[in-house]
Amino acid sequence: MALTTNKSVLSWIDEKVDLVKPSQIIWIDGSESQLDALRAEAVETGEMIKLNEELLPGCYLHRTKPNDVARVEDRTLICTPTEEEAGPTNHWMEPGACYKMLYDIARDSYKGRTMYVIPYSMGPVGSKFSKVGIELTDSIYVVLNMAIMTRVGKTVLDVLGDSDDWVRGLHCKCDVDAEKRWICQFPQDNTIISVNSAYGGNVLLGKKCFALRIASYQGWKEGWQAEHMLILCVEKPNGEKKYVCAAFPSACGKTNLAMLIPPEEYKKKGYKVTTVGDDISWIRKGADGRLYAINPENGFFGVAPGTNMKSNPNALISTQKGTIFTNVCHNLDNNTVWWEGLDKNPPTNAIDWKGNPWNGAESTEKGAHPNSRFTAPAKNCPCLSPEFENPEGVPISAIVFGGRRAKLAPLVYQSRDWNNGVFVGSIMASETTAAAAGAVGVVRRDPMAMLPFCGYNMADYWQHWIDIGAGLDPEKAPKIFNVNWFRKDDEGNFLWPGFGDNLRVLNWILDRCDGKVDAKETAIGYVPYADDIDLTGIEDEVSRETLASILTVENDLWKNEVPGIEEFYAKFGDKLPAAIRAELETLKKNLAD
Ligand code: GTP
Ligand code: SPV
Ligand code: MN
Repeated sequence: MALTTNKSVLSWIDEKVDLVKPSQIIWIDGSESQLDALRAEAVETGEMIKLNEELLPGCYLHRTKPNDVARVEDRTLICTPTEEEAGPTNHWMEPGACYKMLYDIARDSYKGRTMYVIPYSMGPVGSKFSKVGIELTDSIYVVLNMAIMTRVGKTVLDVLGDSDDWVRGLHCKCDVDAEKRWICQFPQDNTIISVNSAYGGNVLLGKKCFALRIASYQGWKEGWQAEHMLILCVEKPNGEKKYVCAAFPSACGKTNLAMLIPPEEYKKKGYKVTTVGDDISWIRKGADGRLYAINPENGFFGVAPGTNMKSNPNALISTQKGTIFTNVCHNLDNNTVWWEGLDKNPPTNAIDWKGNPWNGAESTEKGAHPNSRFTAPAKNCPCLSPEFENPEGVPISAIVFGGRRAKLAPLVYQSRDWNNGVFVGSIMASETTAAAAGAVGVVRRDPMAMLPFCGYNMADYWQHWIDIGAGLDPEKAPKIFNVNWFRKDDEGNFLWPGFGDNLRVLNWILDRCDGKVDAKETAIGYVPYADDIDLTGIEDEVSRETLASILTVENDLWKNEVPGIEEFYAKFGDKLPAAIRAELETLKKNLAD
């Protein structure tokens, strides 16, 4: 039975039913009883494996096809009427041609299958930040993941009422044929169509497809921003709470930073870090003139490998109940899960992510896929911020950009002002990771960590950033920084311990926001004096000299960076905002001095 009388919803669903021809339609009402029945069904068909109820209550394991384990950027399309609107960094197809291609693939693809109708809210139901979406899918795995990652159910439709302001999403698993896999966004139509995949970011349409690609376009039109950013709160010993948004490319440390555990000495002093979000921020100006952010998601779709009780206990604890694991290793001895970097005892009687028998004591292959993931409810997180559900969002003091660069980018630097900060974001570059199909470890430009997620021309997006800044009182605007936790020595060892110790850098950032600490001006911006980053407790790991070396801005190396930036900017032709061009000219001049 339909859960709404909204005509725009019902007629759109009718059209799609005619196209894909399901044998039945089930509306997801958000009730635990309905979800439980779906879990049982997925276990019965083998789509999910129920894990040890004592050790991992309510947890399940799912394996995707080995050809379907990450986002596929070359098959992700932005279908705006003209190619220029999508811009040179997106793959584009003319909407009419794309709809035809997709409908030909989707036609009759639900035959003998059930259509699940998932009404969901990105953001707390009813918040002024929030937006409604409806995803049609033929996958129970998608339903159960969406029920963790978003707010799902009838209340969402009640809030929507008769409005036609909602995002249409059609997912067809089809045959999971990699040659016919397409993830398509139609920003002008508020529509997403995804075919031939069943992996995370390709099919949980509320996440990257809506909350970043479609929402970035909506934000451009409506005067707000959708960003690939975590939101964390640093609580100082005096009780003051400061919120930070940080954008790092996929698998570059957002979840880890968002949930960081303060080093011992900081804990003793009374520092606390809480998490508002780990992947996506929706940001808008509040009545007091400051920028406020919400996390539109309701769960964490986190990278499993490397997550352990030392690196990220909060994430690990979040996965101990009500969690779906995807493409990790299955330990048959106790019916639990394992991944590289969980502990030093790989199971010997196990099934690897591909579904083959695996012995961790002997195998040279990985037990879990490098992009294996957990889908955990936000409410499980021990350090979840009390502001997580706040419909007004949280006020942002600092925006931090960052990437994975073995050389060049210093541990941290501060931009000179907002526009310079936008420039810093625009020239971000990072080594690629397993979160997307393709080569790993190749440095590429990834402005604001939005390269795969910006739903319109990146030059217009930069201009939007500049316009947002122009509308802010500089005293109230967040300060903008860049960090790099990933500097390596010539042997390939990380020079900075990272993880919890990143609070030492966050503390410098917040002191800069409060005007409490001096900094050294360089060609690229302000860097800390090495004495101003607290190393108490890690002096054995990082010497003052090492710290100084990763804070040094080497003009000669930066000069080598300029041609790459020029080449990247050239793709945008006349659309490159003049303010950005001017920032590059300033950098060149600073480097020449
Ligand atoms: P997405 O979910 O893909 O957007 O990734 P993310 O940005 O949330 O990355 P995540 O926090 O899951 O970290 C990805 C990888 O980076 C993991 O293997 C971590 O162990 C590693 N990592 C995270 N923080 C640090 C750090 O401070 N230093 C080092 N060396 N590695 C880190
Ligand atoms: C990312 O790749 O940035 C992710 C995972 O957060 S996915 O949902 O697959 O996009
Ligand atoms: Mn992400």
